[in-house]
Amino acid sequence: MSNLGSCNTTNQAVIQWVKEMADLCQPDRVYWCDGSEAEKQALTAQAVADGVLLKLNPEKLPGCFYHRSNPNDVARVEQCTYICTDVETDAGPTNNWAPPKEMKERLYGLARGGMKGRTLYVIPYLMGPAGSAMSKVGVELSDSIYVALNMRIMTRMGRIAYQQLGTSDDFNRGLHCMLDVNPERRYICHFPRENLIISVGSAYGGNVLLGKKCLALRIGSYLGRQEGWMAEHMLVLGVESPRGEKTYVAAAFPSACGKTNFAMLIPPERFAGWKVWTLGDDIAWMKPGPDGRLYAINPEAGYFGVAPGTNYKSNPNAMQTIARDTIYTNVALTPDLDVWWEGKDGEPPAQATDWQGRPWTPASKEKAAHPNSRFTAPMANNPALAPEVNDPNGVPISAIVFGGRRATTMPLVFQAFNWTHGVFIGATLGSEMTAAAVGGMGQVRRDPMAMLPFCGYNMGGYFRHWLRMRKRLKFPPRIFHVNWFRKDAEGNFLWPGFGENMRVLKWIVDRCHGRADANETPLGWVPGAKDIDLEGLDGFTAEHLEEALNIDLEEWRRELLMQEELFLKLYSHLPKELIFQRELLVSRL
Ligand code: OXD
Ligand code: MN
Repeated sequence: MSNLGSCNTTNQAVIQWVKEMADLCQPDRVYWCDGSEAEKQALTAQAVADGVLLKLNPEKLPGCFYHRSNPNDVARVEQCTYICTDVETDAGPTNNWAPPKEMKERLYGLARGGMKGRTLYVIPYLMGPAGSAMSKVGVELSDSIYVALNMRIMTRMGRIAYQQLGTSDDFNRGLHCMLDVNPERRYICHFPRENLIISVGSAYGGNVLLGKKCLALRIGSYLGRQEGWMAEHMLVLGVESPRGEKTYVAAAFPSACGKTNFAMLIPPERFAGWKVWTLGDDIAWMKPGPDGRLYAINPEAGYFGVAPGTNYKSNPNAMQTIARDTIYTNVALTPDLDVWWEGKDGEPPAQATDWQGRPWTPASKEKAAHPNSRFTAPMANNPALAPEVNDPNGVPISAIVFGGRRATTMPLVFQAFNWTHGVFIGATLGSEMTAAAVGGMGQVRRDPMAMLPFCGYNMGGYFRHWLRMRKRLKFPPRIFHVNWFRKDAEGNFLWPGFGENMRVLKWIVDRCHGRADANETPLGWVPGAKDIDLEGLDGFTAEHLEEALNIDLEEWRRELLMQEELFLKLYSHLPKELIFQRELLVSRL
């Protein structure tokens, strides 16, 4: 029988489960996290002593630490990610599936004795504001001190979770064993019916910070369908006008398509008096409110953002956010213990150590930072953090925006004709692949609602859930599609992006309030060149905007064929509404 150490909860279900898992994994010690400041200091000192973290230059980066992961373990691994439902069709053709009983036997077999010589950290955490009926409690048991410290940033971690839980046994159970970080026995498995996650063989964020992708999206989407709410891969922001009117927007982009940048947008000079507030940069939980509007909370408390490309031009608020109290993973290290990555401001350092610990200079052929290197930073550091982020009721969403990284085909912005059409636009979302997941970079892959890797059940059922939500909303959000990444024939971006996206956002907000014009096109409502404010955008003319908004019929013919592939794959569960929407689009085109 394991020594459970000094347990800090009276919740019997938690104690019982920790006991079972400790007996299985046989750690030398069990440490119960309480979320206190003293604990942060102690765990950080321990991680430094163990060589898991390196303290960065306190003058340049106060409270910041550096971590390198195993080079075989740098991104989410979709091929090792499973949804273990009783019947295979419940997981659907876009998820890996395994029978729950067999998978649990295999994973418990791997975990047996897997923590010998190590410490098991009991990490209680709350997803969402304290006291919110929309929030959920999880308890992650991990043998990684890096996970304990990251979960402390990414969630409301510690006693606050036990307070929300009370005596209930309704919490997500998450077991994480690093083992020997071997890709051959790496599994990230979800058991939605039991609200259970087991992750073995990895120590990379998205695979092991179980509150994030595993609970907040995969298990969350499954629970959302049962309980009448939505767990979405969406940022949430609030746009405040000079008159103090606040409009809340949720936006779904596939991984590494600039969600964090958009969530922290700083309006350009032309928009003096306008302000964008960040609610969340990655995940939204949304539920119909008593007034018939859709309300969103951000279940997270921190940002696990992609470092490369982050700089004072692309995202000044992120740069301020990550200037302190941040854990950097797989970026490059300079001789004076500062960090560097491709696309950071200023000249590259003359010398550095790359993400694998090898000497690096600007002449090196390989990248200094891994393309999926990350920062983990508390949202409280964000100068634009919306105070409403802790409101237990959440914020009412007026617009939902879908977007992808598309060099062609997709105009800068258009609006769906109605909710069902918007669901079709989200369902057919496509994007060029990035480094956030292991896979073929650059190819367009269909990523419905940016949820393809994160939906915890059959995608067809998920679309049906979206369609049904319409009936529960008196004032459904308007739905839009944006593409910041369209290129001209020479390969130059057609739209300046970053803070200038405010110009598009303003049109979206004005459409929601019935204040902006648009033209009816086969795709939806598209702004005319006069409808987007271009003042102060040097050298960018109405003709440039028209090119960015253009609908090319030849490109759309190809697009329709590509969309068809996804529909064929999902055919048996596809709601009829979406097939009709496709027919309507074809006939309009
Ligand atoms: C993320 C992702 O880390 O989507 O947010 O991959
Ligand atoms: Mn994400």
